[in-house]
Amino acid sequence: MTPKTFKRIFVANRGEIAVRIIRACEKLGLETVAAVSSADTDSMAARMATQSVCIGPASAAESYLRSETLVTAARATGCDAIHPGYGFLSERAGFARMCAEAGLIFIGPSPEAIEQMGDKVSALKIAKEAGVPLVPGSGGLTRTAQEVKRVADAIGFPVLLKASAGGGGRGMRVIRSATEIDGAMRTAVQEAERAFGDGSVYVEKYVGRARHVEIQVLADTHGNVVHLGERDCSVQRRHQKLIEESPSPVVDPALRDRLGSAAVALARRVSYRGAGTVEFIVDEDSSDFYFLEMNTRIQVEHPVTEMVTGVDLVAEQIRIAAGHPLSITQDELRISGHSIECRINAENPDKDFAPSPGRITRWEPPTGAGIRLDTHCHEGAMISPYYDSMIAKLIVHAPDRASAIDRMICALEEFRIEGVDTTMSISRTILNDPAFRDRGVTTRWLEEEFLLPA
Ligand code: MV4
Repeated sequence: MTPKTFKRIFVANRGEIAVRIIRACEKLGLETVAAVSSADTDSMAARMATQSVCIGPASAAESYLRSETLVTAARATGCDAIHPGYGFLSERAGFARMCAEAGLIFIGPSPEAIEQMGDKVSALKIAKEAGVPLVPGSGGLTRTAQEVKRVADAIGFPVLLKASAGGGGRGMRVIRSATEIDGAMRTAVQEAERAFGDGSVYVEKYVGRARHVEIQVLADTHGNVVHLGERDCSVQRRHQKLIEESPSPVVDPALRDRLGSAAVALARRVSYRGAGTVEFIVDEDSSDFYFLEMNTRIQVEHPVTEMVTGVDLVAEQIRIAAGHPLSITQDELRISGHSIECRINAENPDKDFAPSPGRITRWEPPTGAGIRLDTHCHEGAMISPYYDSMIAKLIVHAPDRASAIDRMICALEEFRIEGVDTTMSISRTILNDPAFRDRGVTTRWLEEEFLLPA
């Protein structure tokens, strides 16, 4: 297992994560090739990379999702490895396989691990075998309304119906009473079939007062697996995260140890390689935690973990893919201070978060100690309606949670963006809310208490 020497990395993504990957490559002394659609030929990633290559028209289906085109372009430009970023092809086992068959290193876990975790019922089974706690009632596929009824009789309502091929909250349905089972079952199966081509669903107890807490793991090819603490991502709207932070205001060192050990046990069970995230739900009242799913990619919110651990997760991904051992051990890892990330989307919160594409006519970002901005945007940049509306991630680091919140509020106030509407105003209002400031909020707070005040 002598480490390979990479020379050139192919960046199979766009936006801020493409820029983030290129920065990590620069730091490691690696050349980069940016894959760009015709809408992105003048992007920040295209300008920063050693070289860029147009892989198709603006539509993602005809560019960033074309696996053959990407693999061919990576080979043609002399790359050793492909970084998939997040979204697009990052969790497609078939793409990871295609890379390997073309003699390219896929910067991520094995196709088998992607498959085992991508199918949520399979992931639950493996988690159970690894001794990781599951939500009560959770287990195998549920084929009939009677089975749902049996589970609900055993654990009580409400229960939650989830699509096995789903994930990230897509296709979930709460069932509050027996009369709702038939209808929920029919629509859930139908929706899952249409969205994922797989109508398999499963049911579990709905944990209503809960935090979404996820553990970052890193695993190398030498048998080392570490966790880097948690991120609290409870502030979500329609399963889109708005604010993430590390550490979680509800996780103490003892709970962190237990969550971390569970995440490491699961990663070991699938011989995980690279960076991964194990999602848990933490019951607000009991502090009991349950496994939800594992994401086999680098996540949008990875910077808050980097800020409190000092570990460059993207650089670690690349080093691991080249066969190097992890640069840190569990004993060396320390959580220092508090970090918060606000996703800034070109959307209008007053118009039900409608996308607001267009040209950025003014761009004056905040600067100063403890402020980080991950973005591909600048004055004059065009925000295309073809892609997701995230234009930047503003990240702060401070000695404690209260000062991190204050630092973020100041940074948001300083940030001047004109030409497109943004979600900065709503982030500020959330950060100023006494409930958020006190000890954070549950997953239902934003949509049920904040956005719909009585
Ligand atoms: C849950 C849950 C409560 N109980 N499962 C959402 C993302 C996906 N990974 C799983 N998710 C959840 N699963 C059980 N059994 C709560 C969530 C959840 C959530 C639910 C409603 C509204 C916002 C949410 C935000 C994060 C997680």
